[in-house]
Amino acid sequence: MKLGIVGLPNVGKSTLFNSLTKAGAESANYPFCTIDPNVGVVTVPDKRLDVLGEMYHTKKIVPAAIEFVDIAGLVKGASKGEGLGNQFLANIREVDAIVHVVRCFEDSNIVHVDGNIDPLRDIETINLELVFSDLEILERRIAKTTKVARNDKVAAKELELLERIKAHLEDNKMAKSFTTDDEDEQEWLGSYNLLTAKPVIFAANVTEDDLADDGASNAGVQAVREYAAQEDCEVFVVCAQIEQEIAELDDEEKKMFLEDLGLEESGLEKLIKASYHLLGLISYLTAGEPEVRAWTITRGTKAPQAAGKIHTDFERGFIRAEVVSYDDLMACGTHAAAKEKGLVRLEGKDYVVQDGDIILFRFNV
Ligand SMILES: Nc1nc2c(ncn2[C@@H]2O[C@H](COP(=O)(O)OP(=O)(O)O)[C@@H](O)[C@H]2O)c(=O)[nH]1
Ligand SMILES: [Mg+2]
Repeated sequence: MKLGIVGLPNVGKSTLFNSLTKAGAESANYPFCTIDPNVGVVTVPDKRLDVLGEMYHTKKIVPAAIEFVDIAGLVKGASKGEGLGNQFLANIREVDAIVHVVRCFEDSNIVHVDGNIDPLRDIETINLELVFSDLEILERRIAKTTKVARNDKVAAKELELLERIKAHLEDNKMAKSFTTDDEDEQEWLGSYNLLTAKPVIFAANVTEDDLADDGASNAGVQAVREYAAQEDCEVFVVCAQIEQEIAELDDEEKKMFLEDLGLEESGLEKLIKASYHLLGLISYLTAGEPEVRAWTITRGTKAPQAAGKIHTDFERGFIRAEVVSYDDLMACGTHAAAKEKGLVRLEGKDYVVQDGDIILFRFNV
């Protein structure tokens, strides 16, 4: 599961990426500086793991992880090949979801490709390139399908769908908001892998001063919020520059630094968690003395498949799962107490695993 960091040049994408991955690589102050996409593995913050770690006196904690890709800045005309645009658009096609970084900070030392700060215009510039790129894909598909559709009912049905999506995009809407109840249509729609069908989070990059009130007094952030609300997307306010500094600190220093800023959690942590959620991912947990660990599954996964994440034998020889929710365990204090109260359940192969379930699998191979 991968998220692509997308946006215009010089909006803070690489700064954000570097703080995400603590790579600390240098970012340069000119467009097109990131030619190859950089991929980084990012751990998902989860306080439950630390609590369980203490409870079980474990030393080893393994958090969940997702991948972020730093995609080079798109510019106007990217879909026509401008600034290696086609290559960058192809990079976006490979990710599962998008973090769209929008510049909401003023800094006369840092060039804006369009001269001034205007977050809404920037979002529209990027979205237009994504829409153009999708339209090109649809047009190619329409050309192909038209030939077959003359004497093929199925192709005719697909052609009709293609024309409808095309009209939707030409209306300047994202494929994300195109819905259909027809199962064939849903499957076709998925097979086109449209850029504008991918889920999006907006990261509003602000100056340090705007952090305290979460960007409320920044007109640009407000504009992004209004836009995102229409599109049913979340917005996170971050200061990429500060995040990069925070990423260099150890845990204790970090806590103090955040307290000084009046924050409980860094914007980055919120962003990572929201990204995980956006991908439809949840964590179940295993806990014991040797290890406390979060395992990533897609929401809706049943117990045997969840067990298969640990080992294929666990799935093949699945007997049952011994499950207690994190909250129940915390309320009882110990696993034994939870068991006494009947809160440790025995679940079978049809059980849908929930976020925060602490599980012990019983299996036989
Ligand atoms: N003032 C300020 N500068 C930033 C911030 N985030 C990034 N920058 C600077 O903006 C320039 C471009 O950032 P970079 O991350 O390379 O942008 P990218 O082209 O979107 O990858 C760099 O000089 C960064 O140090 C921020 O939050 N505030
Ligand atoms: Mg960059």
